[in-house]
Amino acid sequence: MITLHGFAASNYYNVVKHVLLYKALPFNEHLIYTSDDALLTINPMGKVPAITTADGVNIAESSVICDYLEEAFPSNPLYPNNPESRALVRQIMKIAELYFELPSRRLIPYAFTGTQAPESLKDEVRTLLTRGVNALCQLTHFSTWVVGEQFTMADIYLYYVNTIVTAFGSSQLEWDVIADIPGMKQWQITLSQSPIAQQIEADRQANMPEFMQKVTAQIQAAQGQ
Ligand SMILES: N[C@@H](CCC(=O)N[C@@H](CS)C(=O)NCC(=O)O)C(=O)O
Repeated sequence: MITLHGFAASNYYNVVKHVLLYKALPFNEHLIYTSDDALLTINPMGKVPAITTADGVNIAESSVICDYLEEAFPSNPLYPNNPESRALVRQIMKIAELYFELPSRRLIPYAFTGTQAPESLKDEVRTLLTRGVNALCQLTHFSTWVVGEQFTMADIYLYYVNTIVTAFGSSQLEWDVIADIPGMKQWQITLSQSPIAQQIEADRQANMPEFMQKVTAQIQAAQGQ
């Protein structure tokens, strides 16, 4: 059976968990935080998520795990058959990661410490998010799903990326980023009502207090308290 390593407050972890649940694959969850050195033996980058396959092989990086799960377990497909459409799904996932997720993440330390990000950083983040918004306006359809009628990996990936954009990008920049992409808000609501997304959200909320304790301990250690 597959083991999913990480913690439910992580949006990257939840991407992989959503794929596993969507494909109805049996899996164990191994709760482990990034502060635990044992994680390095599973993922040399020390990041979450990682999986261990039924054959005992460790795989990390959320998009790589998504591709592995699709190749190893093709039923309930999450990529279109056509190579060009598959490339579009991957292009949207890549843009979501590089221009939505990663810039928004740069604001997390300020949100967690209750401090104001410098204006220069906010400007950099705003510039990158604007490029992401412009690209996603051109590439997405939201009819019903991101690329059309088929529910794909892009739906799962973008949905959990947006939790970071909303929680940190939008709040620190006072900009409702996802409202600037036609159809995205309604799609986000539709997907949030799916039983899988609801289960993942309940697990995320249950994990939040413990996760925040870890974050606080890390901040205090960094401040030498
Ligand atoms: N590129 C990685 C990013 C994963 C990632 O950054 N996960 C966070 C938790 S949400 C983490 O492990 N952070 C700890 C760190 O960056 O050292 C992926 O797609 O899996």
